[in-house]
Amino acid sequence: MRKVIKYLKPYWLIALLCPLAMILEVSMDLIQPQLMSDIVNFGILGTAPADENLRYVIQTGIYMLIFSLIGCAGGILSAAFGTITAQKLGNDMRKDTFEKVMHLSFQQTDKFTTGSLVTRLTNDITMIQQFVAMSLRMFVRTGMQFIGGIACLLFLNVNFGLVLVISLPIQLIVVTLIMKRAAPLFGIVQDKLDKVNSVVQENVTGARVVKAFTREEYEINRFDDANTALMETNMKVQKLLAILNPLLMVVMNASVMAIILIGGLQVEAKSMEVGSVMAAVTYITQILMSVMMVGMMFQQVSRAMASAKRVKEVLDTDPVISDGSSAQAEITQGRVEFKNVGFYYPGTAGKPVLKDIDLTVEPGQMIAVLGSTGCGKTSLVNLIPRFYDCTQGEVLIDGVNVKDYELDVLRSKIGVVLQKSELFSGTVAENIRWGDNEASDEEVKNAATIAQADTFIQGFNEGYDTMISEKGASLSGGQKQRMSIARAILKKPKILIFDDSTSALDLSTESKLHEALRSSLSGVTVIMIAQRIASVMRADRIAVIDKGTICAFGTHSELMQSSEIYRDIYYSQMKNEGGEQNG
Ligand code: DCP
Ligand code: MG
Repeated sequence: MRKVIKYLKPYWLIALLCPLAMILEVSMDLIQPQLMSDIVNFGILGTAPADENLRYVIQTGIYMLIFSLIGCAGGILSAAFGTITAQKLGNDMRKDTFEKVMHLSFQQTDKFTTGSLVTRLTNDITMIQQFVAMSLRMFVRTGMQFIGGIACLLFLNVNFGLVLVISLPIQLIVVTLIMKRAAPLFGIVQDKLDKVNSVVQENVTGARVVKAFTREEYEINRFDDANTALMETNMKVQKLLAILNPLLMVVMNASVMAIILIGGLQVEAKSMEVGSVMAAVTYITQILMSVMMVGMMFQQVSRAMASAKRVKEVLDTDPVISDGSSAQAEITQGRVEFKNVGFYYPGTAGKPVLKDIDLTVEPGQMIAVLGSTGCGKTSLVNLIPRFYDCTQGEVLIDGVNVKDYELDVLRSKIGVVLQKSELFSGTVAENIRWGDNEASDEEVKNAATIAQADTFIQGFNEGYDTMISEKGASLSGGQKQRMSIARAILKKPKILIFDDSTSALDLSTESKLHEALRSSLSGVTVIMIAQRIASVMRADRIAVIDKGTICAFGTHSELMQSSEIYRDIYYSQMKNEGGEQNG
């Protein structure tokens, strides 16, 4: 809640105007029954001559109209101020939360899950917004209506206090009992909503796979389960709330009857006027209504609390991977060293994915990393731009531990082509410019040429201005890979990392790419993960990884002599290559 108040601060003036306008509205509401009572007591039942009575009724009626117009204006202003404050606050909060999400490291986004982050950014913040808008208006409204109502009622006749003494505690007990049971459910509702969002998220992004495996039925069921769970929790909450209002209404009606009874006796005894009894009925209704409102507010408060807690969790998450302390450290050469590096993923109980890695890549060298699937290749290269931090030993660039660089400095000098190419909706040129926003058309084209992408881009009707649909769905796998490569090259990095980024290219395109890299990017250190021997043969050195360790390191011919694993891979692939050519 303190967080919410912090967000309220910049808008305190508008926020303050909201309850002020509300005070105007409630005051007018409190005056009305008094005027009404006057009309009855003096205007209708009065002893003055008839035309004077009529004048009194009309005059007081006009006052009532004016007061109600003033009250109406107050209400409109109050609603407007409240809404403005809430919208601005929500906007700021969404912005901050989004920024935070952008800076979370891989393991933290994994922990929250995408679906939950989306719910927190949208639905949870909306809940907080609604709460702010409501509380700005309602706290004042209920408070004034409650206290003012009691004052007016007792002013009419102290005996009415008896009704209050009985009905108020009953109402309070009912509200507390029900709210106590409902409050914990609100957090659960949001969690269930997370689950629904997660299923939707996965299936919308993975729609193609779902169709390919005709898993629609299964996924629809999975969605149904999550959706039903959400509905059931919501039902529980609503059932509780459904009991609340009728119960309060019973108390209220009983109280009204008691007032009429007490009032009636007083009128009989000539110690009170009929109009005053009418006013008393209105006041008791207002008082008890305000207690009902408190019940509703509790509901909103506990709902908003649950949401605020979830948003706070994101806002309070400090990125585990943050800037190093060496502000002046620069990457000038691109020497990469792994010294006794070990690594396990967070939450895997220390089960090592990499162990005892010692590897030095000299500036300008092209090193290939080869190994069976799941042996830890991606994990190895992820340590260089600090997508994850190694858990043992150290990774050095130009002799400086990667943890000591500022993240921006480090990552700006490293071009990474991820195993799964991600493109964004936009034109071809825009996607390549991700590498460098300032790059000229010439530079974009040049990067694309090195990446062997220029030819197919020219083949598009609109060339570099062709729109790419979301996630690059309109491109082939190899085209996407080459776009991603162009993007990384445009960055003019000192170190280029290709994680299986040429797997979808045919061998001749791949070898053209290698040649272009060699001739145009001399001096850039290249680390290239691949599964095919043909892709790695031309590298300066090849590191063969097996079960998280480097089991062989050397040139192709050295490895053919010394490494049995390498030879095995070589012969098995050559056989297949041959087989394909024959077939
Ligand atoms: N792993 C994990 N948590 C992650 C990613 C991977 O526990 N977030 C595990 C799965 C593998 C091991 O780490 O057992 C190594 O994964 P890599 O992605 O490093 O494996 P490769 O890149 O070598 O495999 P591939 O060739 O299939 O890309
Ligand atoms: Mg991999």
